[in-house]
Amino acid sequence: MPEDMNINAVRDSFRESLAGASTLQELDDIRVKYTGKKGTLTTLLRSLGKLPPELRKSAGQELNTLRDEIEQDLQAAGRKIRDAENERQEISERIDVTLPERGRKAGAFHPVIQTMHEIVNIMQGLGYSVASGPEKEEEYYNFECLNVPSWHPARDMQDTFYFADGTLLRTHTSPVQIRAMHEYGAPLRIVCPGKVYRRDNDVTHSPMFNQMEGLLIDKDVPFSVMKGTMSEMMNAFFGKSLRYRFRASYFPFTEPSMELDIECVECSGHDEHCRVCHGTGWLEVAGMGMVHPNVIRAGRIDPDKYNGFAFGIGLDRMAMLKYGIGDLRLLFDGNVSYFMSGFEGAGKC
Ligand code: 2NM
Repeated sequence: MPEDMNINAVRDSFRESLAGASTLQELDDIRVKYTGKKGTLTTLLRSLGKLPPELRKSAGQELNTLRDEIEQDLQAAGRKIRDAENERQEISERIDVTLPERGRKAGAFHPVIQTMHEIVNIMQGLGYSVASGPEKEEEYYNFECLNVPSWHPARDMQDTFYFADGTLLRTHTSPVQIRAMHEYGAPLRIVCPGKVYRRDNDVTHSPMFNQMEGLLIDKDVPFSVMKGTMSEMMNAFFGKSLRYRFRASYFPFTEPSMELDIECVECSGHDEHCRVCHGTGWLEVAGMGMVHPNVIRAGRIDPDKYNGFAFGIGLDRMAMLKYGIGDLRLLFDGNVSYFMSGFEGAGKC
């Protein structure tokens, strides 16, 4: 082996570079450096011709052996790097099925639905059943049967959503009570919770809101039963004995008619700047009255044999009062965070 060929030195330097290589790119650089077109080994092979003929054969054999060796070593090193890379990836993507789950937040009822359940429970305790009916109603059930004459402003296009065929979105749940009278007759004790619709849309009114009406029909029902039922319902709902007052009012479907005020559940009348009662100390929470004979007759019950009372309450307002929600619009907002956090701060939003 001639000195200037120095094959062992080439092998040593190759092995040293290979030992320091850790990426496929580095391996490729080494391949180019030794066996590429201008690589060390290629240059040596080209210069074989300059050797004296008696040395050419053995030098050629040694160079070829080294080239094979380099190629095999590079392949082996490449495999090792790829295997290590695959293993790293597999480990990073491995799923530990024994880990505990991260946990999920439980869902919650919408406060209006929660309120509806609470009041339904109270009324079921007083022997009432729940009735429901269509939201798309006939004018006959929504107005005619309820002693609301055709000239009444509530029947105006301005106040009620009408469909082209003359049907409408019910403006109260009273039509359900007419249907229930037809279906079950007297005596009757029902509550009708549900969505109702009116052409109203501002800070304190939504075109869709939730109402619960109640109806009791029996023989010789006294006015006092209505007052007792309403005040007990409010006490049970707010969880305390409230002061209350009944004011004379007017509804076409009841006579006489009343409205119920309860003491302010926020300030009990002690805060002249109260954001809930605005310093009046009173909250208007329900309308009611003794059912008009015309309405009982429209329900196909004889008003000479039976009488009764009916009431209506706004579930959205009840939910806001009980849970301290200051803005009606929060009830119809898709953001559930107010409710998931137990309403804290919701009243101030
Ligand atoms: C109210 C106020 C007064 C009411 C009347 C009836 C029916 F269908 F039985 F006649 N249901 N609800 C009624 C009476 C509703 O809401 C403020």
